Amino acid sequence: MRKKIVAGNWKMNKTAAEAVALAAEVAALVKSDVPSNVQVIMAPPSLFISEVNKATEGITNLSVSAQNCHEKASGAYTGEISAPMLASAGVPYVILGHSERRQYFQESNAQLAAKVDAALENKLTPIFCCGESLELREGGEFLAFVAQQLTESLFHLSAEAFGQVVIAYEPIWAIGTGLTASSAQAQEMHAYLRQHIAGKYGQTVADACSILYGGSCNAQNAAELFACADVDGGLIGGASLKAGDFITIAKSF
Ligand code: 3PY
Repeated sequence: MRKKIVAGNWKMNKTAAEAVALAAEVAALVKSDVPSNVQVIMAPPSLFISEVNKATEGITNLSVSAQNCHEKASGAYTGEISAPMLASAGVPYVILGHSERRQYFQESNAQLAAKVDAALENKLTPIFCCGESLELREGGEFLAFVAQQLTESLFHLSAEAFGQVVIAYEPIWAIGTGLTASSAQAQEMHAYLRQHIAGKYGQTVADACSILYGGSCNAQNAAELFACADVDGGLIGGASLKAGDFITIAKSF
């Protein structure tokens, strides 16, 4: 059985007070409403991770995640946060390779491979994002392009290390646009990626890998997306900023 995961990517939103209030609301609703086999994750801005983490105490299916980490452990990298720092603050997950980081901070597949290594060395679970642009989708090359992102950033890992990674497929054309992949489009990509993973690591490892869908996933479309055989949950953007919507999504399996 693969882990079902719903992770909220808060991006650069919320003040300190708002973050604490949202975390408390989410925590209360996870406790009362979300089945224990669904792992719920909140990824606030790094400044608020420790405060938000307090709200997860005692709730086994609620955790925090960082939205990024640097590949180096420490040093003169003004403004950055490292994997050992996250680990020392009790953070179990880190989102890596979100398309906004690839686009605005020029993160390459090679750099992301180094970030994945840093995360795993520090026992953080990477939520590795991949996805194609509209141009690539319309050009028909999208399946191979996304598979290549996995190859270049993850396939240097041992099977055991790969088993620690969560994948999030987020078509760039569905992020912040209100467009969502149809369930058929999501399933096609997820099944293709699982087959690609099986080609490298074997079917058992591929079958155990949670592959989340992201890109305008919301309270209205989550149930249809999560009903797909190879969709194991979601990485949620805007809809994770409202506790009620986010929890509706977490209950959509
Ligand atoms: C979105 O849904 O917009 C996201 O980018 C989630 O990470």
